Amino acid sequence: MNADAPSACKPADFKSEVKPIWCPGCGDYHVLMALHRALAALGLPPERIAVVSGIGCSSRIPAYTTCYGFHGVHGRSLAVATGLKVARPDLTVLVASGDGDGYSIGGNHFLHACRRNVDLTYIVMDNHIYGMTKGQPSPTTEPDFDTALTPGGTGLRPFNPLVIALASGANFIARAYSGNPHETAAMIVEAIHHPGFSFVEILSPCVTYRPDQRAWKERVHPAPVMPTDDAARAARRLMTDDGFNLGVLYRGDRAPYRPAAPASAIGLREFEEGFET
Ligand SMILES: Cc1ncc(C[n+]2csc(CCOP(=O)(O)OP(=O)(O)O)c2C)c(N)n1
Ligand code: SF4
Ligand SMILES: [Mg+2]
Repeated sequence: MNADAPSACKPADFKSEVKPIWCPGCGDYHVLMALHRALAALGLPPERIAVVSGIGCSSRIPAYTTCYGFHGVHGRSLAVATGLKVARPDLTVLVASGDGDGYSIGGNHFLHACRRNVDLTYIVMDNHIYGMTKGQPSPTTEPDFDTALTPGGTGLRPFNPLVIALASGANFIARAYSGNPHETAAMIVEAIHHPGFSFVEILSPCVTYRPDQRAWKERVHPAPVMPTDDAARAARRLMTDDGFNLGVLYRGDRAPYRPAAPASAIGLREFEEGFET
Protein backbone atom coordinates (compact mmCIF):
# COMPACT_ATOMS: atom_id res chain seq x y z
CA MET A 1 0.00 0.00 0.00
CA ASN A 2 1.30 3.49 -0.86
CA ALA A 3 1.65 5.16 2.55
CA ASP A 4 1.17 8.63 1.07
CA ALA A 5 -2.08 7.86 -0.74
CA PRO A 6 -5.23 8.79 1.22
CA SER A 7 -6.52 5.68 2.92
CA ALA A 8 -10.02 4.41 2.43
CA CYS A 9 -9.65 1.82 5.16
CA LYS A 10 -12.74 0.65 6.93
CA PRO A 11 -12.94 -0.40 10.60
CA ALA A 12 -12.68 -4.04 9.49
CA ASP A 13 -9.32 -3.32 7.83
CA PHE A 14 -7.91 -2.56 11.28
CA LYS A 15 -9.16 -5.86 12.74
CA SER A 16 -6.38 -8.45 12.94
CA GLU A 17 -6.77 -12.19 12.59
CA VAL A 18 -5.99 -12.68 16.28
CA LYS A 19 -9.18 -13.49 18.15
CA PRO A 20 -9.62 -11.64 21.46
CA ILE A 21 -9.58 -13.92 24.50
CA TRP A 22 -11.27 -11.54 26.94
CA CYS A 23 -14.08 -12.92 29.12
CA PRO A 24 -17.53 -12.74 27.50
CA GLY A 25 -19.01 -9.33 28.36
CA CYS A 26 -15.67 -7.63 29.15
CA GLY A 27 -15.85 -3.90 28.39
CA ASP A 28 -12.62 -4.10 26.42
CA TYR A 29 -14.49 -5.65 23.44
CA HIS A 30 -16.33 -2.36 23.01
CA VAL A 31 -13.14 -0.37 23.41
CA LEU A 32 -11.64 -2.44 20.62
CA MET A 33 -14.67 -1.77 18.43
CA ALA A 34 -14.33 1.96 19.14
CA LEU A 35 -10.63 1.84 18.37
CA HIS A 36 -11.20 0.15 15.00
CA ARG A 37 -13.73 2.86 14.14
CA ALA A 38 -11.45 5.65 15.28
CA LEU A 39 -8.52 4.31 13.29
CA ALA A 40 -10.63 4.11 10.13
CA ALA A 41 -11.81 7.69 10.66
CA LEU A 42 -8.21 8.95 10.63
CA GLY A 43 -7.91 8.21 6.93
CA LEU A 44 -4.48 6.64 7.47
CA PRO A 45 -3.35 3.16 6.45
CA PRO A 46 -2.40 0.75 9.29
CA GLU A 47 1.32 1.08 8.60
CA ARG A 48 1.24 4.77 9.53
CA ILE A 49 -0.06 3.96 13.03
CA ALA A 50 1.52 2.20 16.01
CA VAL A 51 -0.27 0.87 19.08
CA VAL A 52 1.95 0.30 22.13
CA SER A 53 0.89 -1.36 25.40
CA GLY A 54 2.14 -2.84 28.67
CA ILE A 55 0.68 -5.92 30.40
CA GLY A 56 -2.87 -6.65 31.48
CA CYS A 57 -6.12 -7.79 29.84
CA SER A 58 -6.49 -4.27 28.40
CA SER A 59 -2.91 -4.25 27.15
CA ARG A 60 -3.64 -7.12 24.76
CA ILE A 61 -5.25 -4.65 22.39
CA PRO A 62 -2.34 -4.06 19.93
CA ALA A 63 -2.54 -7.71 18.83
CA TYR A 64 -6.13 -7.16 17.77
CA THR A 65 -5.27 -4.38 15.29
CA THR A 66 -3.44 -4.50 11.98
CA CYS A 67 -1.29 -1.47 12.90
CA TYR A 68 2.29 -1.76 14.07
CA GLY A 69 2.07 -3.08 17.61
CA PHE A 70 4.34 -3.39 20.62
CA HIS A 71 3.14 -5.42 23.61
CA GLY A 72 5.84 -4.43 26.04
CA VAL A 73 6.55 -4.98 29.72
CA HIS A 74 4.29 -4.07 32.61
CA GLY A 75 4.02 -0.32 33.24
CA ARG A 76 6.47 0.78 30.57
CA SER A 77 4.26 1.43 27.56
CA LEU A 78 4.71 5.22 27.74
CA ALA A 79 8.50 4.94 27.79
CA VAL A 80 8.43 2.76 24.67
CA ALA A 81 5.89 5.00 22.93
CA THR A 82 7.79 8.18 23.76
CA GLY A 83 10.97 6.74 22.23
CA LEU A 84 9.06 5.59 19.18
CA LYS A 85 7.35 8.94 18.59
CA VAL A 86 10.61 10.87 19.01
CA ALA A 87 12.38 8.55 16.57
CA ARG A 88 9.48 8.33 14.11
CA PRO A 89 7.41 11.53 14.33
CA ASP A 90 5.71 10.55 11.08
CA LEU A 91 3.85 7.73 12.87
CA THR A 92 0.61 8.26 14.77
CA VAL A 93 1.34 6.62 18.11
CA LEU A 94 -1.37 5.37 20.47
CA VAL A 95 -0.70 3.86 23.85
CA ALA A 96 -3.10 1.44 25.55
CA SER A 97 -3.02 0.62 29.24
CA GLY A 98 -5.04 -0.43 32.27
CA ASP A 99 -5.40 1.15 35.70
CA GLY A 100 -2.86 -1.27 37.18
CA ASP A 101 -0.40 -1.00 34.32
CA GLY A 102 -0.77 2.76 33.91
CA TYR A 103 -1.34 4.08 37.43
CA SER A 104 0.51 1.58 39.69
CA ILE A 105 3.73 0.27 38.22
CA GLY A 106 3.56 2.83 35.40
CA GLY A 107 2.49 5.78 37.56
CA ASN A 108 5.80 7.59 37.39
CA HIS A 109 5.88 7.32 33.60
CA PHE A 110 2.34 8.72 33.48
CA LEU A 111 3.40 11.89 35.33
CA HIS A 112 6.39 12.50 33.11
CA ALA A 113 4.62 11.68 29.86
CA CYS A 114 2.05 14.36 30.73
CA ARG A 115 4.87 16.77 31.60
CA ARG A 116 6.87 16.07 28.42
CA ASN A 117 3.81 16.55 26.22
CA VAL A 118 5.08 14.40 23.35
CA ASP A 119 2.35 14.02 20.71
CA LEU A 120 0.86 10.72 21.93
CA THR A 121 -2.65 9.49 22.62
CA TYR A 122 -2.90 7.55 25.87
CA ILE A 123 -5.97 5.33 26.33
CA VAL A 124 -6.44 3.78 29.76
CA MET A 125 -9.10 1.11 30.16
CA ASP A 126 -9.98 1.63 33.80
CA ASN A 127 -11.89 -1.16 35.56
CA HIS A 128 -10.72 -0.27 39.08
CA ILE A 129 -9.06 -3.71 39.44
CA TYR A 130 -6.15 -5.86 38.24
CA GLY A 131 -8.19 -8.10 35.93
CA MET A 132 -5.44 -10.23 34.45
CA THR A 133 -3.99 -11.29 37.80
CA LYS A 134 -7.40 -12.15 39.26
CA GLY A 135 -8.73 -9.19 41.13
CA GLN A 136 -6.18 -7.36 43.27
CA PRO A 137 -7.02 -3.72 44.05
CA SER A 138 -5.55 -1.03 41.85
CA PRO A 139 -4.99 2.68 42.54
CA THR A 140 -8.57 3.41 41.39
CA THR A 141 -10.28 0.71 43.47
CA GLU A 142 -12.84 2.06 45.91
CA PRO A 143 -11.59 1.97 49.54
CA ASP A 144 -14.46 -0.25 50.73
CA PHE A 145 -14.29 -2.80 47.88
CA ASP A 146 -14.37 -6.01 49.89
CA THR A 147 -12.70 -9.17 48.58
CA ALA A 148 -10.97 -12.21 50.04
CA LEU A 149 -7.71 -10.48 49.09
CA THR A 150 -8.64 -7.23 50.83
CA PRO A 151 -11.14 -8.06 53.61
CA GLY A 152 -13.17 -4.95 54.40
CA GLY A 153 -11.48 -3.05 51.57
CA THR A 154 -8.13 -1.34 51.43
CA GLY A 155 -9.34 1.79 53.19
CA LEU A 156 -7.13 3.78 50.84
CA ARG A 157 -8.14 6.93 49.02
CA PRO A 158 -8.30 6.23 45.25
CA PHE A 159 -6.02 7.98 42.78
CA ASN A 160 -7.76 10.59 40.56
CA PRO A 161 -6.11 10.07 37.17
CA LEU A 162 -7.72 13.06 35.45
CA VAL A 163 -6.65 15.53 38.14
CA ILE A 164 -3.15 14.06 38.12
CA ALA A 165 -2.98 14.30 34.31
CA LEU A 166 -4.02 17.96 34.45
CA ALA A 167 -1.58 18.84 37.23
CA SER A 168 1.22 17.09 35.36
CA GLY A 169 0.65 18.91 32.06
CA ALA A 170 -1.50 16.68 29.82
CA ASN A 171 -2.83 18.74 26.92
CA PHE A 172 -6.16 16.97 26.38
CA ILE A 173 -8.24 15.11 28.95
CA ALA A 174 -11.41 13.13 28.30
CA ARG A 175 -13.45 10.35 29.87
CA ALA A 176 -15.42 7.76 27.91
CA TYR A 177 -17.46 4.67 28.71
CA SER A 178 -16.88 1.44 26.80
CA GLY A 179 -20.64 0.87 26.46
CA ASN A 180 -20.83 3.96 24.19
CA PRO A 181 -18.52 2.89 21.35
CA HIS A 182 -19.58 5.67 18.93
CA GLU A 183 -18.84 8.43 21.44
CA THR A 184 -15.66 6.66 22.52
CA ALA A 185 -14.46 6.45 18.90
CA ALA A 186 -15.14 10.17 18.39
CA MET A 187 -13.20 11.01 21.56
CA ILE A 188 -10.23 8.89 20.47
CA VAL A 189 -10.18 10.64 17.08
CA GLU A 190 -10.28 14.06 18.73
CA ALA A 191 -7.52 13.04 21.14
CA ILE A 192 -5.32 11.91 18.25
CA HIS A 193 -5.88 15.16 16.35
CA HIS A 194 -5.17 17.31 19.41
CA PRO A 195 -1.43 18.17 19.55
CA GLY A 196 0.66 16.94 22.47
CA PHE A 197 -0.12 14.36 25.12
CA SER A 198 -3.80 13.41 25.03
CA PHE A 199 -5.29 11.27 27.77
CA VAL A 200 -8.55 9.35 27.36
CA GLU A 201 -9.72 7.44 30.41
CA ILE A 202 -12.24 4.77 29.36
CA LEU A 203 -14.42 3.21 32.04
CA SER A 204 -14.39 -0.42 30.88
CA PRO A 205 -16.08 -2.92 33.22
CA CYS A 206 -14.36 -6.12 34.35
CA VAL A 207 -17.41 -8.35 34.48
CA THR A 208 -15.50 -11.22 36.07
CA TYR A 209 -13.86 -9.59 39.10
CA ARG A 210 -16.14 -6.53 39.32
CA PRO A 211 -19.63 -7.74 38.33
CA ASP A 212 -20.91 -4.68 40.23
CA GLN A 213 -19.56 -2.57 37.33
CA ARG A 214 -22.43 -3.76 35.13
CA ALA A 215 -24.30 -0.94 36.90
CA TRP A 216 -21.93 1.63 35.38
CA LYS A 217 -24.24 1.96 32.38
CA GLU A 218 -26.76 3.62 34.73
CA ARG A 219 -24.17 5.75 36.48
CA VAL A 220 -22.38 7.36 33.52
CA HIS A 221 -23.74 10.66 32.20
CA PRO A 222 -22.57 13.42 29.87
CA ALA A 223 -20.48 16.05 31.67
CA PRO A 224 -22.82 18.93 32.53
CA VAL A 225 -20.23 21.50 31.41
CA MET A 226 -18.54 22.33 28.11
CA PRO A 227 -14.84 21.49 27.66
CA THR A 228 -12.54 24.25 28.85
CA ASP A 229 -9.04 25.38 27.90
CA ASP A 230 -8.63 27.06 31.30
CA ALA A 231 -6.55 24.73 33.49
CA ALA A 232 -7.66 26.37 36.77
CA ARG A 233 -11.31 25.95 35.86
CA ALA A 234 -10.68 22.37 34.71
CA ALA A 235 -8.94 21.64 38.03
CA ARG A 236 -11.92 22.88 40.04
CA ARG A 237 -14.30 20.79 37.96
CA LEU A 238 -12.18 17.67 38.08
CA MET A 239 -11.69 17.90 41.85
CA THR A 240 -15.45 17.69 42.32
CA ASP A 241 -16.02 15.23 39.50
CA ASP A 242 -18.09 12.15 40.47
CA GLY A 243 -15.93 9.85 38.33
CA PHE A 244 -18.76 9.26 35.83
CA ASN A 245 -18.84 12.51 33.84
CA LEU A 246 -18.25 11.66 30.19
CA GLY A 247 -16.86 13.88 27.47
CA VAL A 248 -13.88 16.03 26.63
CA LEU A 249 -13.10 17.83 29.88
CA TYR A 250 -9.96 19.83 29.03
CA ARG A 251 -8.33 21.03 25.82
CA GLY A 252 -4.99 22.71 26.46
CA ASP A 253 -2.77 24.70 24.15
CA ARG A 254 0.75 23.79 25.28
CA ALA A 255 3.19 23.31 22.43
CA PRO A 256 4.09 19.63 22.13
CA TYR A 257 7.67 18.50 22.65
CA ARG A 258 9.41 17.97 19.34
CA PRO A 259 13.08 17.04 19.11
CA ALA A 260 15.21 19.39 16.98
CA ALA A 261 16.03 16.40 14.75
CA PRO A 262 14.23 13.09 14.87
CA ALA A 263 16.33 10.52 16.69
CA SER A 264 16.14 8.29 13.59
CA ALA A 265 18.06 11.00 11.65
CA ILE A 266 21.10 10.54 13.91
CA GLY A 267 23.47 7.90 12.56
CA LEU A 268 24.31 4.89 14.74
CA ARG A 269 28.02 5.79 14.78
CA GLU A 270 27.26 9.32 15.98
CA PHE A 271 24.91 7.90 18.61
CA GLU A 272 27.57 5.48 19.89
CA GLU A 273 30.19 8.24 19.98
CA GLY A 274 27.93 10.11 22.39
CA PHE A 275 28.56 7.35 24.93
CA GLU A 276 32.34 7.20 24.38
CA THR A 277 33.19 10.65 25.72
C1 LIG B 1 6.92 -6.46 36.49
C2 LIG B 1 5.60 -7.13 36.61
N1 LIG B 1 4.93 -7.09 37.77
C3 LIG B 1 3.72 -7.67 37.89
C4 LIG B 1 3.18 -8.33 36.83
C5 LIG B 1 1.85 -9.02 37.00
N2 LIG B 1 0.76 -8.30 36.36
C6 LIG B 1 0.37 -8.57 35.09
S1 LIG B 1 -0.93 -7.68 34.59
C7 LIG B 1 -1.03 -6.93 36.12
C8 LIG B 1 -2.11 -5.93 36.44
C9 LIG B 1 -2.94 -5.54 35.29
O1 LIG B 1 -3.95 -4.68 35.70
P1 LIG B 1 -4.52 -3.60 34.72
O2 LIG B 1 -3.42 -2.82 34.13
O3 LIG B 1 -5.54 -2.84 35.47
O4 LIG B 1 -5.13 -4.43 33.53
P2 LIG B 1 -6.49 -5.25 33.41
O5 LIG B 1 -6.07 -6.67 33.41
O6 LIG B 1 -7.37 -4.90 34.54
O7 LIG B 1 -7.04 -4.79 32.08
C10 LIG B 1 -0.02 -7.36 36.98
C11 LIG B 1 0.17 -6.89 38.36
C12 LIG B 1 3.90 -8.36 35.61
N3 LIG B 1 3.42 -8.94 34.50
N4 LIG B 1 5.11 -7.75 35.53
S1 SF4 C 1 -10.64 -10.62 33.80
FE1 SF4 C 1 -11.91 -8.75 33.66
S2 SF4 C 1 -10.66 -7.31 32.45
FE2 SF4 C 1 -9.82 -9.36 32.12
S3 SF4 C 1 -10.84 -10.12 30.27
FE3 SF4 C 1 -12.01 -10.85 32.03
S4 SF4 C 1 -13.62 -9.30 32.31
FE4 SF4 C 1 -12.04 -8.38 31.03
MG1 LIG D 1 -7.57 -2.94 35.40
